[in-house]
Amino acid sequence: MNIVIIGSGGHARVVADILLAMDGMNPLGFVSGDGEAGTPGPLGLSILGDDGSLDSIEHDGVVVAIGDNALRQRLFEQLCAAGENLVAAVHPSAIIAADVVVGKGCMISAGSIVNTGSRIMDNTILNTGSVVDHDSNVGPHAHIAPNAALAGNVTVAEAALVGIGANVIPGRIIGKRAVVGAGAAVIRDIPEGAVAVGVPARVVSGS
Ligand code: JB2
Repeated sequence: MNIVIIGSGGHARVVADILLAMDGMNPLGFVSGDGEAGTPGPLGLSILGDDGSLDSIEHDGVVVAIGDNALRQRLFEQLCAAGENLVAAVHPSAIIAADVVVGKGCMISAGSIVNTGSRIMDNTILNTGSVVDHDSNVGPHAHIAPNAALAGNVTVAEAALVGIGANVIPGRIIGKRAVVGAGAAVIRDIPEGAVAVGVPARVVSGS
């Protein structure tokens, strides 16, 4: 499949590397918010143009490869509405139980583990070495940052961010658009829109 990568920053480069490692995926290059068409990019791939140029590029699918949850959600929804095929980029080294549901446009990075009974909804990022244990739900447009770990039966709601190296004990709920800071230990539910940091994690804004 010929795939256009939406975005051209650090996250897009990681997604490009994943697509290159996958069987049957052929990344064509990057559609950028700020690049000139033809500019040589990383990994031997070029900037193909801006969003307006997508229609003129022959392709089978796209991945929105932008870290910011709100921007990634907006572009994902626009591209779905335009009839684009949002494909998932899943690194071959990720370990994903056979019954796990992986939604459209997800990015599952090298070394991630997703255990049985879990659901990874559309346009979510499971970043490098993250762990989602059994029966957890990661909502659409969320981001589990590198080395963060969710125990069993955790819910991460839409567009929430679990920061690098954070841990969430079993059964907790991270609300919509909440942010869990780097290295935090979540032992209580985090409300919608809240920012929680520390060990144990305490809400510092948004509730
Ligand atoms: O409307 C847009 C648009 N707005 C910004 N359309 C398209 N096609 N692209 C858009 N962009 C692109 O998002 C910019 O052109 C740029 O290429 C990209 C943002 O790049 P940046 O390097 O700022 O962030 P990132 O999303 O690649 O990576 C962030 O998130 C990752 C998860 C960083 O924080 C990384 O360190 C992190 N690992």
